[in-house]
Amino acid sequence: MAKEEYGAKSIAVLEGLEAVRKRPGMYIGSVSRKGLNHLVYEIVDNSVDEHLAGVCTEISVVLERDGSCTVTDNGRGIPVDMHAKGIPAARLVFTTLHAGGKFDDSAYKTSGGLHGVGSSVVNALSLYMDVEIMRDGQIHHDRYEKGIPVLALEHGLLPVIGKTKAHGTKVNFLPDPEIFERTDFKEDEIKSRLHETAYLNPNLKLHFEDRRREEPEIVDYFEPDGIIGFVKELNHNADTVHDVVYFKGESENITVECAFQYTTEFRENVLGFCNNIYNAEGGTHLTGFKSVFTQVINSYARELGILKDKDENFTGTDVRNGMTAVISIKHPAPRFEGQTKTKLDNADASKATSKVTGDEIVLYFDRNVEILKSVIGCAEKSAKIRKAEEKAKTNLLTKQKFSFDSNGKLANCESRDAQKCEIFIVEGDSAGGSAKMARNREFQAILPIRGKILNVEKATMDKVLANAEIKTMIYAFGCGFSEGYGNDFDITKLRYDKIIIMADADVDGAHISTLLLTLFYRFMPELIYEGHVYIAMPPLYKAQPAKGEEEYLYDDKALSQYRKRQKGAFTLQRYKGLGEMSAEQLWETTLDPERRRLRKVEIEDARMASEVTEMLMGSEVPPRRAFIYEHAGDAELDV
Ligand code: TTJ
Repeated sequence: MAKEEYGAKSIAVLEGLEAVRKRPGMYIGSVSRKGLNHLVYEIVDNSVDEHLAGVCTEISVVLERDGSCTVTDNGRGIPVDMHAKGIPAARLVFTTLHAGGKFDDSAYKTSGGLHGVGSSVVNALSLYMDVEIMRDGQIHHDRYEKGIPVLALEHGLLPVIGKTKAHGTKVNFLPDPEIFERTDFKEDEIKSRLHETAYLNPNLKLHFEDRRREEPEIVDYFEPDGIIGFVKELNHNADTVHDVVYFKGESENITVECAFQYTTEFRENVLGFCNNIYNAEGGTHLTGFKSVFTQVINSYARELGILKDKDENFTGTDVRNGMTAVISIKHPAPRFEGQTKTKLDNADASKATSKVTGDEIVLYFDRNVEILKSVIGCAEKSAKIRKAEEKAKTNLLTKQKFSFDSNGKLANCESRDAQKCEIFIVEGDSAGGSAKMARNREFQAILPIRGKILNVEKATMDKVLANAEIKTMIYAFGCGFSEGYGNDFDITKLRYDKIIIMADADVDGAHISTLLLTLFYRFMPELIYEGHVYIAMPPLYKAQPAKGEEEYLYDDKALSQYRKRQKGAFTLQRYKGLGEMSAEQLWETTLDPERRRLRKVEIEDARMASEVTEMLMGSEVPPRRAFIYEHAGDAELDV
């Protein structure tokens, strides 16, 4: 790159790239595998924008053998003409933080992501990035290394490397291993995200290819039924009460689309999207939808005489129990708030969803009274259960006030600095005993739990709350709990930065972990969303060579590597349970922050979360076990 082409601008660009490389977490959330996958989404979102502009019908994502990723679309191709600064527009897109104006006029710019950054951030965090733009009959090429352009411009323009009749943009990038903990993309999440994108964009074809394996995996996503198909899929294992109801409308320059269907399940699953991006923390579009839906159901219930004058209204949770819904809006200027910046904040989004829902749902219910009656039936059932549970809750939480310190089981830590504190939930009294001896009592608390705690899906709320282990946990964490009925959960009161599940690496251990995760996911989901829940990974083996140091091996792969490495004889001890380890061994392998292995439990994507709930809540055990191993296993490694 010749200096005069860049001039003063280059200084700003380089400073920008430097800032991104210095603090990548600020731009992509983290440098774990989750952050790594975000690179793909950032690039794909640009192509989805092009689809939203009505000029792109296909997007392809290929995970290449060499670890890079290629995203291709058949849009117009990024403009390549010279920009005011003397640099081709496309190069500015990839080197300027926040894309700088070019996309600003686009009504549906993706400012909906977790961090809303863009292609220049991906570029800065890639060892290299190759861009090919097909437009005006030519293929234009540009290349960057760690974000810096490496090709000389030709008369101020990008080099042309061929002719073509096609149009579109192709980007190939290799994440920088200096930045990321791991550079192997997590294919399941990418597929899930692409599938989600297909549901939200019924005219868009998405192609996925994983060429990293012997036999490449190829999946095509195309969902012409849109969010109706999405709701059907979310409910595919449940008993449904009626066909999916769908409506769409516009208000305040905002397009609102909703699909919902009731099931006989005891849960609510209402997902919000803004400009195709999942809003894990919900927001104004959901509050608008929910409040009008509650009002409408209550007034119909009175009109039909199901609610009498003396009866109180159904609550929102009564009305939504059993509901699966997708609310997808298109907003010209979305704003986000919340811990993870995934909560839609625009007041007009609430107004628009209320207006469209109010108009459309009444039209629908007037013509489909049977469906209306079945929805009200669900609300009646829920209200009954709620009343019983409210009674139980008052009895348990106020009348028999209970102190976890005096109950003798929790060995709390000395520090009250939540940032530093950890709580280990340990299966079994003997392992619990060792853990109490082994721990660093300054910042590590131990809570032993006996046997199998209640399966929260099967149990009703009063039983869950009556369970001693669950009560102890709720009190120990300090945040209360939530289950729709009165949200008492307050994450700012959390007493421990890390909640670490420590169970044996066997079937029973997996079951315990599953039950605990189900409990957290259902009653304290913020703990998971905000990354406080971990699974301890105790070693599976101890290898003791005839000569030399003993070594702990954490999985079978480590064992086979050890076998290759270890020339001489060695004895191998297989740990069947945590109880077999001495306190010292437990400290060395599982508790010591310097040496242990933890895996963070992460649930990011709506579909994933929903699948996980279904899996966790369902009655079959095998898929649940798979969840523990897969999700805990894929989650980021926190050594
Ligand atoms: C912008 O407005 C004029 C016509 O082209 C529009 C545009 O930039 N389209 C566009 C960008 N299509 N595809 C992209 C794109 C694709 C990938 C894979 C990556 C990036 C950063 C942008």
